[in-house]
Parts: sequence; structure tokens; C-alpha cells
Amino acid sequence: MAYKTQITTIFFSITTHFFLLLIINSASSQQILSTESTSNAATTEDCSNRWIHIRNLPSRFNLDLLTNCSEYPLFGDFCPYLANHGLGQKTHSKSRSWYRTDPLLLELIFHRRILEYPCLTNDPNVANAIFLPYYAAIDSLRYLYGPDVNSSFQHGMELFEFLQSDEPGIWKRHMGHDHFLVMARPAWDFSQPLDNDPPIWGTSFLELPQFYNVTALVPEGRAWPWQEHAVPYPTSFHPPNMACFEAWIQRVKRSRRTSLMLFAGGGGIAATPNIRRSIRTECENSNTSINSSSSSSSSSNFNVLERNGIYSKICHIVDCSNGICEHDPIRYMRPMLQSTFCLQPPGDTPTRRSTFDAITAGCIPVFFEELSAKMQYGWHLPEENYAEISVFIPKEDVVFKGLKILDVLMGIPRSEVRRMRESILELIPRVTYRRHGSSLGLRTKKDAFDTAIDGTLQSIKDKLANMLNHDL
Ligand SMILES: *[C@@H]1O[C@H](CO)[C@@H](O)[C@H](O)[C@H]1NC(C)=O
Ligand SMILES: *[C@@H]1O[C@H](CO)[C@@H](O)[C@H](O)[C@H]1NC(C)=O
Ligand SMILES: *[C@@H]1O[C@H](CO)[C@@H](O)[C@H](O)[C@H]1NC(C)=O
Ligand SMILES: *[C@@H]1O[C@H](CO)[C@@H](O)[C@H](O)[C@H]1NC(C)=O
Ligand SMILES: CC(=O)N[C@H]1CO[C@H](CO)[C@@H](O)[C@@H]1O
Repeated sequence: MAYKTQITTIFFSITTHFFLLLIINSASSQQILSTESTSNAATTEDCSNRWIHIRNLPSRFNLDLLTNCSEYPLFGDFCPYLANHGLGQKTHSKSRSWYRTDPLLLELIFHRRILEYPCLTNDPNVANAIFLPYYAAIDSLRYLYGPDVNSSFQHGMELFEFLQSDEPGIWKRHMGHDHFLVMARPAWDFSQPLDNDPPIWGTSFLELPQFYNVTALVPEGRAWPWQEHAVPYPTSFHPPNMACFEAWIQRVKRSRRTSLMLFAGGGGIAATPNIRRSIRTECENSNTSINSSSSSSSSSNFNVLERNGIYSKICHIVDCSNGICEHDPIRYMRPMLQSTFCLQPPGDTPTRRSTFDAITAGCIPVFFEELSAKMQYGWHLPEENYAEISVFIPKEDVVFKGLKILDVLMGIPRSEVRRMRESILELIPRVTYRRHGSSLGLRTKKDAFDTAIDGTLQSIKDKLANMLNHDL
């Protein structure tokens, strides 16, 4: 019962806030529109080719879905993470930038942020892109973990029917090619072939021809993405202003890195060979403190790797089994601040939220397959930069050929480690979802949301141009 009241309160504050913001925003877009013809050239220029219209959807496609947040027994109760418009509760009452964020709430976070996007328009006919505020992944829970598991091919049909029947001209204008939405789970969860009988896993949202033209922003795309594009998982860091952001950057810069490498995660216990198991074994067999008189040639690098002498730990494992780290960033952020390299082995799927936690902590990510990041986050982590911002060690070499991760990492010269860390620091703004309603100063830095919007607008523009070419 207590939960119910809490939910209702959250729900209410969300609705009121949305409402207020919608009013404020339509006022400011009006303002922008009305000054267009006068002297405000800068404003018009900023928004040209960047207008976004938020499709007006009935609340059953978004806010209503939050009211059932405790009713997915197999998934778990996500009500606590709805606080602060999807950022979750603060890690402690005095915290200004840190929240217990659940990545599933990216749909809500995104929706909240787009309400303060400066180039919103009420007129779909002048919009360069149409945003669908549909909480697709939250809605998918009833198919993935609930009573509708046997009709998973219907996920999205109700939305499609709505888009065809309510103001159908908005869809028809570009046949959906200018529409986009956020789906806060890996694309695999939405890619069940329509002819799978019985269903195996996932809904068929991304397999429906009805949605082929729509751009979906997901935390993980498929190996051959089509409609979808990957955007960073939200971390727990959501600074409200420049001072908070800068204070964190300074802390990351100053942090003493006393461990060479860190793995924060679970798994690796099963007997079958896999990368997580290899990591565990390697860590358990490594000495906890470096013996500088050891004869191995690579260990001499240790002394030069860190300015304060030697690492006190070669390998640090933060055991996150059973999801204990998920809403408790303190468990892994401190160790990440103290480590030079953060291992990012694939788990159930190739990508991990931890990649973005690591970058936020200035810990250089080590990838074991290209699908973990390089083939995913092109907008946020440009492909040509990977050598500067990460280490790549093919997992087959570790699991089957006996390559030691330790040897690879110890072989990287100190100067290169320092350069990599500097490049990582520059990436932090772009993988951070800053807090909604943040200061104007902080808004001048493009964050993960801004970068995703830029990418989406460009991708839609390219699609529309392509269509035109085909028509000629
Ligand atoms: C919420 O849960 C109730 C009871 O389980 C169910 O009847 C209703 O359809 C659900 N609503 C949504 C939007 O899933
Ligand atoms: C789904 O279908 C399977 C196989 O036909 C059946 O055993 C199961 O009970 C169904 N699940 C639900 C929730 O209807
Ligand atoms: C998607 O776009 C193609 C043209 O590129 C069009 O033929 C098709 O009807 C569109 N699909 C929908 C569902 O509107
Ligand atoms: C380091 O190695 C030396 C000689 O092999 C040994 O005497 C010493 O106890 C070792 N120190 C540690 C901390 O293992
Ligand atoms: C705990 C552990 O693995 N200790 C090893 C540390 O390294 C020496 C050789 O340098 C081994 O003999 C120990 O077993």
C-alpha cells in the first residue's frame, strides 16, 4: 500500500512537471518562431534543420506504463527508479550529481530531456524529426516477463494503429522515415523473427515492416543494425551544473591509480571456458602486491607506469553477482577511480553499462570483442578514436591461446597510458546524461543526449535525401 501512494506521488509530480514544461516550451518555441522574421538570426540559424516535433501520444503509451512498475514479478519492481524523472533516487541526501539510475529508465530520461530541447515545434509540417514518446522497453516487459509472452509479435501494433488513425498526415508526410523513439534495452530483445513458433525470446518490434522506417535509439544494436542506432547506457552521474561537473573531472584527474586492472561484474563461475572465467582465473592467480624484484621483464614496467611508484594491486575484482552493484554506484565507482584499466568482457550480450561508468571514472576500457563498443557507439565514441581511448584484446586469444591480459596491459608504455587517459577525460561530457533543468553553463557542453539528437537528425536527413534520390 505504501508503494501505491509513493507511485501515485511520483506519477503526479511527473505529470505536473511534464505539463508545466510543455507549456513553457511551447511558449519559447512560439517566441523563437515569432522572432524569426525580425532580427534574431542566431536563434533561427541554430534551429534550422533541427526542429523536432513531439508526437502527442495517449498516456497509455508512456505515463500509464509507469503506474504498473511493481507488477512484473519476473523482472522486479522498478518503482524506486522512477524518482527524479527516471534518474532514480540520489545516492545520499547531500549528493548533487549521483543517482541510483536504472538503464531501463532511459526512455523517461530522454523524454524529460527533450522537453527542454531548444528547437521544439508544435507544427509537425515544419519539423525535421518527429519524436515518439513511447516507453517501448517498459511496455515490452509484459511480453518479455509477463502474461503476453505468447503474443510478442504484437508489440508495437497498437502504436502503429494509433499513428495511422490519429492525424495520419504526420506519418504519411515521410512515411515514418522522420520518426524516432528510444528503446531502452538491447535490440536483441525486440528482434524475434515473426515466424518463430513457439516464441523463443523477445518481441518483434524491430522485425515489423510497419516500423522499418523508424529510427530506434537503443543501448545496444544488432551485429547488422538497420533501424536502430546505439546510444550510451545512462550511468549514475548526472551533474546539475558546471561546478559539479568540473569538480568530478578534477577528482578523476587527481585520483591515484593503485590497481593496474579492474573487473566489476559477475559471472565467470561456470566451468565452460569463457572470457569472464579467464579474467577471474588470471586475477586470482596474480599477486596482490607487486614484487619489484620479480624477474619477469614486463614487471619492470610497473615502476614506470605510475608516477607514485608501483601499483599496490595488479587486479581488482568487484563482485557484482546477483545485481548487487546495479543501483549502488559507490561499490564500483571508487575502485574504478583507483584503476588504470577497466575490463569490459561481454556477458549475456556484448555491451555493458560498465563501459560508460569506466569512462566516467577515467579508467581506460579494455574490450574483448568489437561488438562491445566499436561497432555500436559511432556517434558518441567515433570509431577512428578507439586506439586512443581503449585497449582491444580478442577474447579468443585469451580464452584459447593463453594470452595474458596482464602482459598486454603491462606492455603499454606509461606515456601512452597517460595520453589515453587524457583522451578519455575529453569523452566524459559526451557519455554523461546531465541532469534535466541543468545550468545554462553546463548546457554549452554537448552531453550524451545532445549527441544522440545530433546523430538522429543527421541520420534522418540522410534517409530523406536518399528517398528523394530514389524518386528521381
Ligand atoms: C497494469 O496492471 C493491471 C493489473 O495487473 C492490468 O490490468 C493493466 O492492464 C496494466 N496496465 C498496463 C498499462 O500495463
Ligand atoms: C504460452 O504458450 C505456451 C505453449 O503453448 C504455454 O505452455 C504457456 O502457458 C503460454 N503462456 C501464457 C502466459 O499464456
Ligand atoms: C517505408 O518507406 C517505404 C519507402 O521508402 C514505403 O514504401 C513504405 O510504405 C514505408 N512503410 C510504412 C509502414 O509506411
Ligand atoms: C619479493 O621477492 C623477494 C625475493 O624473491 C622476497 O624475498 C620477498 O619476500 C618478496 N616480497 C613480497 C612482498 O612478496
Ligand atoms: C598468491 C600468489 O599467486 N602468489 C604468487 C606470487 O608470485 C610468486 C612468484 O613471484 C609465486 O610463487 C606465488 O605463488
